Amino acid sequence: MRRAGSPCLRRHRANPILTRADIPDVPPALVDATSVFNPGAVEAGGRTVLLLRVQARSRETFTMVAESADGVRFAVRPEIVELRGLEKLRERVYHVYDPRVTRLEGAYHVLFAMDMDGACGLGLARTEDLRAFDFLGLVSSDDVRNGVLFPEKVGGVYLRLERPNRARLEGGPTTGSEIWLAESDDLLRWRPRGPVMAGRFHYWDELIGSGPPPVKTRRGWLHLYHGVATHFASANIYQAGVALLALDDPARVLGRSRGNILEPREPYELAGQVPNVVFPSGMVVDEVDAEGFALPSSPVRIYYGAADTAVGLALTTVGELLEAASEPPL
Ligand code: BMA
Repeated sequence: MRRAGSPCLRRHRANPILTRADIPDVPPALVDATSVFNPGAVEAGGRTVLLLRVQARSRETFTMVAESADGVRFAVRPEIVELRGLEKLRERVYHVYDPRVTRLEGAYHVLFAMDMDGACGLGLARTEDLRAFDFLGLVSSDDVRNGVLFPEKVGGVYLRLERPNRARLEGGPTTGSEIWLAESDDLLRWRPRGPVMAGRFHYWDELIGSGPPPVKTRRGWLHLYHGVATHFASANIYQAGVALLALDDPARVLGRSRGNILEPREPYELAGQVPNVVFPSGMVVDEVDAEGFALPSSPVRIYYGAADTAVGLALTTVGELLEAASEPPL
């Protein structure tokens, strides 16, 4: 039995599993990459595929694809992902980043954050082979980030979690303290349904945003998220936590970890472009039953950005995450 507050995520001994040294040059845009972090993750044909956020010295952000047979040692394809059709968007897009990947109705769907003039939006891309990506459109109207799609319709509609940006970090980007549920009939036009969870002022998760797409278990949707403690004078601290959302109505929170389940402690999490950051963005569950429910005994791999500089891997099981999400409330 795991004690409340005891660690349920274990760092892989090969951490950080990806650093700038693993990023091949793609001249002229990308030479001697600066950083690689916040990857989306998915299992495809027995291999783990990561969609990496890679930054160049120009501070342009690119998406690159990495593949692995064992989920630990990745080879990065020497090409920059092109989102076909993005050029048709009328808004100017500066950066496309933090891809979250969901397998939905036989294809991979990717929600990205897009920095545009004055706001951050969500972009949606679709791919069948994780090589050719079609940009389907800007799928948000407000300033919003951290969009994650559910892997199936719930109650006849598509669902996503998203984080409206209604606050600004001192001198920094817009951010927010609430995660919302939104619904859609066609994946393109979305209606907000209402708030799901809010930041807990004074504690570890004052500002929050979704991590990887939710994972279906018999007890509810497992929802990893990041929380930011903003009350330290020196730096904001990004940590990971877990919540459990009701299967038939994911706006209903059944439980939530009392403390964080991963916090910056290792040198590669404490120091880098943005110090003190662990940012979970990809989650791979190995064992699901015939109806697609993750088994409690299943190993889980969580891929996360470390200090906006490298990629880390943490291991756990579905059962341990469920237990962490049932801790007494804070
Ligand atoms: C958030 C996002 C993430 C980033 C994190 C820490 O607001 O921009 O992409 O990893 O800040 O800098």
